[in-house]
Amino acid sequence: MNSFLNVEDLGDLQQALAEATEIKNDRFKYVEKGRNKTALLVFFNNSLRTRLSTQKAAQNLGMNVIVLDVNAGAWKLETERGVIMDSDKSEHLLEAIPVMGSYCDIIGIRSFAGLTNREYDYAETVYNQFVKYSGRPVFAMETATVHPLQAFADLITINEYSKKIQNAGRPVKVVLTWAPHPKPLPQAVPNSFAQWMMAASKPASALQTGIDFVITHPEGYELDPVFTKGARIEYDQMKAFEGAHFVYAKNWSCPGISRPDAYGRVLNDYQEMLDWTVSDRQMAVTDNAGFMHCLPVRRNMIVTDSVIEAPTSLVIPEAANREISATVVLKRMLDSLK
Ligand code: AN0
Ligand code: CP
Repeated sequence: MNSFLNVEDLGDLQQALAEATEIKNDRFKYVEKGRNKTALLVFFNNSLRTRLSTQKAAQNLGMNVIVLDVNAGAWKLETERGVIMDSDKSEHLLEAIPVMGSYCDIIGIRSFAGLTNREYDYAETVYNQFVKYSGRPVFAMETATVHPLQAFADLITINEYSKKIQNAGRPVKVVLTWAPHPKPLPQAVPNSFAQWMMAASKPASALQTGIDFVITHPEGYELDPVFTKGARIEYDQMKAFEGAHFVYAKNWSCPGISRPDAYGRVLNDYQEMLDWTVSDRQMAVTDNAGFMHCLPVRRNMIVTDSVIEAPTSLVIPEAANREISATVVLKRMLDSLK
């Protein structure tokens, strides 16, 4: 694996889930694989889970790890080609990338969407420059449009917590719900979640009984069909929640599909949208659903205290599975090093 951005990059999902179980049972099984190999983790944006879990994953594999916070101590980087560099940006990404590549074997990138230019974001401009100029395998730690390490951890979590339903021969109903937030957020998490759930929807593609996947959001927040192709969209949140086994909450800003003029914007004042906050009212119509969120989460905005604190809340085991998804991915990347 030389690039990890989309679900297809991982190949067979049943195999990937089996590998996740193997690693969870013995995290250090492949500790020799990464000896004298170095992972460089480059952060253009803040992170708690990705930063810690990816470092831990690299250490599980015996790798050395270097973390670079571009905005805390490095030179400010220009990312656009052709500009006269007279601003506060001292260095161009086109020099910085090959330099970074010279110190490591594998590179992870966190670079969020700017949310001003849809074309630039959806072309994965920054990530693709790392692929092109670093000379190293590159993996996404949330890029402009995707967060595959999160979606893989989410799939592992859903597989683990749906054994009873699978054993009963029933498809697992998963609902992705938009929820309010005061600031414009990227679409990377819901894009990847939808892409991975659709890849797992057919029986035996990942889970034995498959996944029945539904997306619910207010009008205007339609995600890019590249990621949601084939998914059911239900604008009535209560209807979408009926009989759900897992509820996955997330805010995202306008993806610019049905409202191209409003890309990256919050469409309504969040105070008018608080009935979308996941509360006991919606959870009551589910089939005792597990509550999921990638974190960080704003309480009583995305989800009420009572739902996130309930025994059905899976946010902590979900976050813990980030170590597992990252270990599987880094192991695969080590395997393909020459
Ligand atoms: C980011 C997002 O919504 O993409 C990171 C989530 C993992 N969240 C925030 O910026 C709050
Ligand atoms: N879920 C997630 O990626 O969290 P961080 O932004 O803290 O890394």
